[in-house]
Amino acid sequence: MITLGEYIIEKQHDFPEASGELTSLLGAIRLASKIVNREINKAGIADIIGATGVENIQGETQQKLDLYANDVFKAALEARGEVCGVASEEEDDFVSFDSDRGINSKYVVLMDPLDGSTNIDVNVSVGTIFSIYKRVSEVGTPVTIDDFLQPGIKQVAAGYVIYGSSTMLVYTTGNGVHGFTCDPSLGVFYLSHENMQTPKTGNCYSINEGNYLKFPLGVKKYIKFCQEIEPEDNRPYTSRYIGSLVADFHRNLLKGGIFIYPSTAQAPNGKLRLLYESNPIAFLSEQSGGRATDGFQRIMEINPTELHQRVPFFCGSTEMVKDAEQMMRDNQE
Ligand code: P6P
Repeated sequence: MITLGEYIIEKQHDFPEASGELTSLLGAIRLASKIVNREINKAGIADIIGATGVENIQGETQQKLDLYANDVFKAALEARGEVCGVASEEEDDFVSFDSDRGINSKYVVLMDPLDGSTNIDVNVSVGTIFSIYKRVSEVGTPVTIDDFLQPGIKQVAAGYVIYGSSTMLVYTTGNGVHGFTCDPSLGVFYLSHENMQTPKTGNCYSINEGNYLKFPLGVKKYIKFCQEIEPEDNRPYTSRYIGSLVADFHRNLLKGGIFIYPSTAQAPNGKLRLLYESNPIAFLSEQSGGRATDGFQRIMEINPTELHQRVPFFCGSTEMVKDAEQMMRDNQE
């Protein structure tokens, strides 16, 4: 039984130039996830569920736990001193850590501190998503927007915490995807899924079919393809949609499948945010043998222009994503 901390240190030796800062940064994320996990697990009894009555920049009502998780991760990252700034779904603009340690740090973190939080009140799995980059601005100066507007291929690490029937932390530093399960009696994450691999194909498609009438024609064609095709093994395709990105992705990572959040008439760029949802999930997908595009181009090659920009998202088993892309190409409107 190897712990997350032991594994990160062991793997740190894969990076000869590593000076332990990324190791320390991942440790801060580990600590914050345990604190958030504790609050989520008592959400039903503590006065911490439900909405705050405040809207974030996305125009979405912030849940009490959204803000709590945002504050916990910000505090843990600032206290650890390896990060010069953070961007978050719950913050209109990026947050600069201007202490001496902060401005002399090498990394920035982008995060969705509690994705899918409206599901908490009905006890459905939710998640934290994070993405880590080396800053591009000069060390010793305050962080700038350019440090955050980097393409996904520049990520040095990415991961998520899924607060589900068990709490898991899944991350990559570009050397495969590794999953750790928390033993609640000890509050320790233990390695449970080393080198996770997404099956090349699967029989699960995950999309909110309530928006069917507003989908691009290529997506409508792909959904019908899934409903009509008889795969070689004769297992019919099945539709699974949790409405919590981390939970839908995690299932497909383990079992195979495709997740699609496409553009719609109301949301021409889809709903998911490029920087702190699609890019980190895309990094994990590719590192586990999967594929992540916007239906046409690789997610991680998109050059960001805005902190909260949205992007259509097709992600999961390579063969299934390629099938969906083919239909998008063949049915461009
Ligand atoms: P819809 C949660 O709000 C979220 O950002 C993702 O976790 C999830 O995949 C998506 O939105 C669900 O959106 O429109 O289907 O409810």
